[in-house]
Amino acid sequence: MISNKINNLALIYLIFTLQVSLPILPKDCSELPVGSTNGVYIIYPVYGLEMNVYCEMESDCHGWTVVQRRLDGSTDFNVGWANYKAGFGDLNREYWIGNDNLHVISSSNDYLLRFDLEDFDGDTTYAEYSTFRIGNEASRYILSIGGYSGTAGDSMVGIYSLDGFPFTTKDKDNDFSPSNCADSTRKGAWWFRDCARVNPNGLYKPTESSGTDCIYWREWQDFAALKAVTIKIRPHSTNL
Ligand SMILES: [Ca+2]
Repeated sequence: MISNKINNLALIYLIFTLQVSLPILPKDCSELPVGSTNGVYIIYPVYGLEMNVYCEMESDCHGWTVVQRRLDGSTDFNVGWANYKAGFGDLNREYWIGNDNLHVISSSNDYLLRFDLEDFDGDTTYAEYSTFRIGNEASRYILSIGGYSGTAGDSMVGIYSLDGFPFTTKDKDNDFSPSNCADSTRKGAWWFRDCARVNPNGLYKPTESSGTDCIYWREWQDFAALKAVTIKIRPHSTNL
């Protein structure tokens, strides 16, 4: 009887010790330790998978996991399915996180999606979506999105919704256009219909210009080229 009690106490002590001594692996940037600064970190969205991402930390310690960023045209975004699947670019500058990675992360929790946009006058705006998830490659990374709020206007759902549409790259045409939006007019991959009112992966134009192949957000500035875009996610639970 006494030895059973001692064994139980030893077990409780062991569990307690393991819990306090094992490092907590962050599933995304929202789980980084308090005080973490902006930068590249390793995250572990599911057991056995680790990936490098750029984390944008808010002053309230709620980190955003960056999905995509454009700021200077240093990375070519007019690339094919395999590149978008795996991810590409420079984590400290411009990159795409990879559709397989985005599928795993967005399937592991309920995520907010946010677009931060900047024009060549330095004006900024944003669009946030309370629902965001993408399917796996077999689904052609089908997009689930909804619940807009923000200042940019709703170019992702709104009057021309991309909810429920698959991903299209210049070498994989999944859109409703007779041609291929990514290849013909937009010059960058996205969840296209015929085609879309937003083009974050379009050609980077270093000066003010306009056109269907630019990085544009039509509800904000029609087809005007934007200077910078960041697309990022964080779980709803960090709002609590
Ligand atoms: Ca097509």
